[in-house]
Amino acid sequence: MAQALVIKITGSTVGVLTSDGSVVDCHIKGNLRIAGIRSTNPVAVGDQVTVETQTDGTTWITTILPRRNYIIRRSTNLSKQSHILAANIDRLALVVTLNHPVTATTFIDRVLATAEAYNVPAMLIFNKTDLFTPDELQQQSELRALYESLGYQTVALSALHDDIAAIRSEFVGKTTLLSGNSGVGKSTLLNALFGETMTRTADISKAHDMGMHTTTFSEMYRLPEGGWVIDTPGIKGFGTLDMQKEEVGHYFREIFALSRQCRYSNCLHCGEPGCAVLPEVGQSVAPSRFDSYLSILTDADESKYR
Ligand SMILES: Nc1nc2c(ncn2[C@@H]2O[C@H](COP(=O)(O)OP(=O)(O)OP(=O)(O)O)[C@@H](O)[C@H]2O)c(=O)[nH]1
Ligand SMILES: [Mg+2]
Ligand SMILES: [Zn+2]
Repeated sequence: MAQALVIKITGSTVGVLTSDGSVVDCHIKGNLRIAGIRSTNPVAVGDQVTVETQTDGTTWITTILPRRNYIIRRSTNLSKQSHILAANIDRLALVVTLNHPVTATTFIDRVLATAEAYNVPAMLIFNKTDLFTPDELQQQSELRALYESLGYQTVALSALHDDIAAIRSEFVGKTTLLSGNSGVGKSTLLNALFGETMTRTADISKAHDMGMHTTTFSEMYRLPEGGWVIDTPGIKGFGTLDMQKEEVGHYFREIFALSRQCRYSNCLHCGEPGCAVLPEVGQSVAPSRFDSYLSILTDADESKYR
């Protein structure tokens, strides 16, 4: 029995890096589940596992070691199935595009709220800046300013055309999960970081405003200077998981800060008397953020009936 790191998940097998530096394809024992997590994938990229090779030469993952953290989403809001994007990560870098394709602010906020809930630091990478009109660049600046004001680090770049050496240091020595909608340029950024083609990106000639789900499995890549970058398949919706209604506001930093002054400690900021949050919507709370907050509240409502 040996300890190994899960670096690649395909449909049927899991690639692990063993302590001697070799990559071995493993099978997963059917009963391998972590108690309390119902997910479509019992094992995630970034997991530390123990493996055992049998006499027939096949290697099996026998246990998953305790996770430091993980990021999990429901595939759709009403789905009971959930999916662990990655485990034991230092940071989530959400790749977003103002346009081509449009990343919805509700999507951004749902991911950020989940990162808050699971204690994973998050940053936003605004990609494809080369494609934007002055108006779009202005909108992008405003959006960046919004998230910066909330304490989230943001960068704007063109993964395809910029020399991204400047942001390389952000990734050294850390395990970073790249996530985002399909087509925003996660794999392009990864290839740019490594200075060579590590993974497939969508064909430029076929590029259009919809992602083509080019990356179909998750894989983590080691930077020569140390650190790991995880490329993941693009995701559409981001269903949040197991949030109590009263809890949702805790994961929106500005709402949480104001809510201490609400009259009721369980205020949902939906018209209760003495609410300190609602009057600030359109003032210190961006309407887009409050919309995202409400969208998660509505989900929490639905989950009661599931
Ligand atoms: N103009 C421009 N195109 C880009 C940029 N980054 C990525 N693209 C293009 O956008 C398309 C999608 O890029 P990918 O890297 O495959 O996107 P992805 O996020 O990995 O998508 P999935 O694997 O489907 O989740 C490709 O045609 C890229 O060449 C950029 O900064 N500028
Ligand atoms: Mg990709
Ligand atoms: Zn309130």
